[in-house]
Amino acid sequence: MPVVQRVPSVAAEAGVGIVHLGLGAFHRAHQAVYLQRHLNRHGQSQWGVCSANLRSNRALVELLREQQGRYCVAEYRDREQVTLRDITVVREALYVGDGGAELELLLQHMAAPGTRIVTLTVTEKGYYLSPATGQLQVQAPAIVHDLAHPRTPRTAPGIVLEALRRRYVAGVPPFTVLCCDNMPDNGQRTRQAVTGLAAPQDSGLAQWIAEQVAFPGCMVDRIVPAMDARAFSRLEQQLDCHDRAAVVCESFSQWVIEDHFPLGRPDWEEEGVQMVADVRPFETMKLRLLNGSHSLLAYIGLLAGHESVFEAISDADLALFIRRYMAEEATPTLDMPPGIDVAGYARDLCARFANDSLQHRLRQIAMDGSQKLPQRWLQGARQLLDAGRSIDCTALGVAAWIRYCTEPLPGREAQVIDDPLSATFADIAGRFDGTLRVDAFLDLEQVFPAALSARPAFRDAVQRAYSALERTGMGKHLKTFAAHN
Ligand code: CS2
Repeated sequence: MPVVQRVPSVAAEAGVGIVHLGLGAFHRAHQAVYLQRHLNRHGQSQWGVCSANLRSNRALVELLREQQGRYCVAEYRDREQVTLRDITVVREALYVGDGGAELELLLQHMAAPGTRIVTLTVTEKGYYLSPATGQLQVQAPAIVHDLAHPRTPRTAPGIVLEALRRRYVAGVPPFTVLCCDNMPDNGQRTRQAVTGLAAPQDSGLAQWIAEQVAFPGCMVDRIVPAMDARAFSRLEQQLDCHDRAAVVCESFSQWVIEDHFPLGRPDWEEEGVQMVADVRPFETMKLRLLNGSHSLLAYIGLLAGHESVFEAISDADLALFIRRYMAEEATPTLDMPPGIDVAGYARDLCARFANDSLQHRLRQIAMDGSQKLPQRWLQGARQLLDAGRSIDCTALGVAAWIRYCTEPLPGREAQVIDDPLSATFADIAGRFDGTLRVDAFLDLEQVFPAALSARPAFRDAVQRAYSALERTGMGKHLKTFAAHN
């Protein structure tokens, strides 16, 4: 049984100063914890949160309402040590997927002068930007809807835009928009999504947004596996915690934010947040080292028969492969400010992946590959090729992703591919095999920018890796890979 340290919430009042879109596990275990610590320290705060789910999980919203927004976060350092926190900073929970009164309420909260920050965790696909180019996908049905019905939006950028419009019309200064999703230049990308929607509708509003609205970038980091029956029963048995809204996560947490909040912000530094002028180097480091390795572990690990990150990193050949990717294909692409110990960061990551108290399923990470690969692997691969370096690890990752998206895992039934492009993948798989299948994938412009897919060195490396996988299977291929390096 682990030793449990309990951190109760203090009796405290928090007014709503932040509206959040995307009430998932990550938000509850990351941003909400920083705000809770701030509230516990000061005993009162203007930075309570109204948090909304846009499309999924109405049941969680209802549960949180029954619990007056209260829930627990269990932070596992390892099997032996857990911190259990009470969270009370979520003052209101909304589900706006059905539109109507709750959407209106959310928009009213966002338009209220007391709301000074709007934060988002809606996952990469929630911005409707092309993963390869960052352009708004104006043909996407949800965006077509928001362009036609801007007052009753469905997408996150549409909701942010309508709330900003209300403030613009009422002469209320705009809130700051803080994107907390794992995208490169996430502040700029969010700005692009919102202004991409605004421009065709109202040029005055679009200009006001361009001139007045701050979209600072930030890097968020905490491993928060999706909750499942096993996680809930462990909480009940080990911690006597019977909260169905609880979240389990690692004890590590990091947040680096660009300091640009015209209407003010919490004293986040007190809670260990790093406030910086330029977040991009931190973001790139995290995307390529942590998330890049995660995606490799997911596709390669699943093909090698593993289920969780812990299992995958416990496979000696795969661990060696990941260390090689970090040292030879991720680290050389980074340009960090002085004083950042990248090798130490990479070592710590391997230890975090090996945290056996988290059941982090590889299938969770494997979701939405089309949205994740460009920033995790492909931008770095271009730099590596420019520098005349090898991209063998990345190429094996791309080959494994293609196989995962088109073939059942060894010894299994065909799996459901959770990705906005899943229909396209199925179509390619039905029409092509082998080399032609790989070519069809590499020609997907939404994923592979032409500047990369046009390079023979890139295509050849992926083709070689794919045919090696077809010939030998992943487990054996990893062994050969490890033996030759
Ligand atoms: C993961 C991330 O699911 C995924 O794609 O790589 O959610 C990862 O756990 C977080 O970014 C860690 O901060």
